[in-house]
Amino acid sequence: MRLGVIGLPNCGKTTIFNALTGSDFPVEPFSSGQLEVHTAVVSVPDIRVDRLAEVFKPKKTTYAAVTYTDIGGLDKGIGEGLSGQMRSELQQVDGFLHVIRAFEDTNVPHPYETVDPLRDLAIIDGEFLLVDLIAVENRLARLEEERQKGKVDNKQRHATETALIERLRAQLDAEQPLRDLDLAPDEHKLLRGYGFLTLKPVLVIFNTGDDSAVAVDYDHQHTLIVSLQGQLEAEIAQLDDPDDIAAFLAEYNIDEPSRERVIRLSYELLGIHSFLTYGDDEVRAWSLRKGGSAVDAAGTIHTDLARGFIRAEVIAYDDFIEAGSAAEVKARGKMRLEGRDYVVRDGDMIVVRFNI
Ligand SMILES: Nc1nc2c(ncn2[C@@H]2O[C@H](COP(=O)(O)OP(=O)(O)O)[C@@H](O)[C@H]2O)c(=O)[nH]1
Ligand SMILES: [Mg+2]
Repeated sequence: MRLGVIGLPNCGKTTIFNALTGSDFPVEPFSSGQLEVHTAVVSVPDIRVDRLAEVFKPKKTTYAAVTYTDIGGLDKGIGEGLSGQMRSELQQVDGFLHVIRAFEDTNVPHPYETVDPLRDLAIIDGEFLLVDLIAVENRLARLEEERQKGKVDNKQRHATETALIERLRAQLDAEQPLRDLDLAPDEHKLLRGYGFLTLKPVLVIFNTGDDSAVAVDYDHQHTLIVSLQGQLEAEIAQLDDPDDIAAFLAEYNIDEPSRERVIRLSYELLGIHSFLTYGDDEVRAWSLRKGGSAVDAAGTIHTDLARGFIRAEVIAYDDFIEAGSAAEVKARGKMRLEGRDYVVRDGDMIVVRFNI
């Protein structure tokens, strides 16, 4: 799963990308205004994986991963003239980290002179609405053309799609993002290929610098909001020595870095959670879409496990910690044998029984 870091020039995208990924890409007080993209994969911190690794002392420990892409070059007015390359960068990600400048610093110019988080939030939102509206209009025109030319193979599907896209247009005409619509799973499926920007989940990050957290009225579905001291977090991410980190946190009077919390939030934003596998070889967290079944989980590990799926042995993580070992969980009658349709819960420890 991949998240795109977006925002106006100089809001601190690259700074926050560096903070989250431990990268060290140059940050500058002047933005080039060009499309510039950096990508990095990050492990999702998970205390359950840490604890299981202590118990099993495996050869290998693997966390769930998310990929971040820092997408520079967005600005007001881009909606209508979005370049093909920028469009594909934006369409390909599964969600956005929308960075908003909330720090005052006379050394860092703001493209619109003043620091005004709500205005900036509305600028990019407005551009994305416009991009989606153009895509929707184009699709409706195409559907109408097909109908007039009698080129419709499947009347039912044509009608379903037209009705759905008209619903999207009404939403966008009302200047509301598509992620606020309640869509059924098969409607989502129908829309998957379009890459609509306002349909993607958003984590809004107010980059506050040394200033205080921002409170705003921004109420949307599939949307989370967090405040972060970008520059400070980027500096912490460059330290590896735990003593240095402790000293740094003490100096700035911070309880803990926000990095881990923000990574976890961005993971949750994507509508996925983790199940766990364990043993002497490897302790591992795997990502699964919420609502995914035991056979989906098996298929995430390997297609053979899904193909030859018999049953899943499932232990809830909390039961494992309470009992101390898999044998003790079993003795207490808390290991469950589940079939292929079992809906996996966050933190389930799973062994797949299979036969191929
Ligand atoms: N004072 C202050 N400056 C920051 C902070 N975060 C980023 N900057 C500065 O703002 C400028 C633009 O940051 P950058 O990450 O390159 O922004 P981008 O254009 O959105 O990628 C750089 O000079 C950064 O050092 C912050 O938290 N406080
Ligand atoms: Mg940048």
